[in-house]
Amino acid sequence: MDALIGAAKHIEEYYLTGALKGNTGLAGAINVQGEDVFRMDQIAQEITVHYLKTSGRVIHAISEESEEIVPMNAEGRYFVYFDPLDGSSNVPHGLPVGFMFGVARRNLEGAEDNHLRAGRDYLAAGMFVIPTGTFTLALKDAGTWRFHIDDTDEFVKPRRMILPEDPKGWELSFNSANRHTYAKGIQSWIEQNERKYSFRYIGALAADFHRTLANGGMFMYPAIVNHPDPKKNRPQGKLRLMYEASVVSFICQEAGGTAVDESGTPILDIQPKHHHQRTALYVGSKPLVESTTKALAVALA
Ligand code: AHM
Ligand code: MG
Repeated sequence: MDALIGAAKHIEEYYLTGALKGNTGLAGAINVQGEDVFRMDQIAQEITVHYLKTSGRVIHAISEESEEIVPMNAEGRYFVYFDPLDGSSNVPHGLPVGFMFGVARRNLEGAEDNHLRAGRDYLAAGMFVIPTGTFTLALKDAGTWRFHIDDTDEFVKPRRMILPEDPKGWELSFNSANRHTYAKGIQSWIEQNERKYSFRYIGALAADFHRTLANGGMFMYPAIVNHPDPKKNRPQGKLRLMYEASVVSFICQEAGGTAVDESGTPILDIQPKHHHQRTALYVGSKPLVESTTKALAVALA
């Protein structure tokens, strides 16, 4: 945890001073997901790998910014799954981005090849919203907690996060420009329900989900199945399972909420087949997540 917190603080420092140092532009490379890499993505990746390796506690890490598994320390007891700078489109504007991670414990019997863990098997998951100095951490069966950075650069005063049951303040968060590309069931769900709630979208999962967790409601990134240009469909969704969707789903579950994919399967039960696997995501207050699942099932029936 010290390594992860150290990395987050270091990334935040670079981010806050990045515009003047020319670090907020594109790096001129394309990542494993076929997306443009920003200079800040690379800096955040290098910082995180450094801290995790130095800790000596991690056997392998999986990062959005590395196609291959990153070998760390043969003696390490943990796997760390991370996205060192999520929400890259906010980088040129200095707007919020996330550093998201999940942690699982390795098996100590025989050769270790079991890094592909379902979220249910994580011990902890967390997200830093950068550069706002907030850290949300969920520990297995021990709840979700939010910390704020103080003037001595320490994350302090944890507050337990529990999704509010009263729907009055609930918010919806999704990329509304994509709505006509969603499955018909979700399109009609949106039409029937969107006027009941406020709508917020920052474009960085950690920042958007940060609000969902505090105010209740739902963040969703549905599958894209009705794009006018079928080549642009994303039936598997956009977000990555191991270091994006499972992280917020674990945090959400520990705060009393839930998360499912397009077929209604709990995100935390999905057994990854590949470390960069994608998934559709519906995460937040149970009644909203459950009603989107019903809407999808009805439309398919
Ligand atoms: P990234 O990992 O390339 O930054 O993409 C992940 C981000 C999430 O943070 C955010 O929820 C989503 O992609 C936004 O996507 P879009 O711009 O399509 O709305
Ligand atoms: Mg990402």
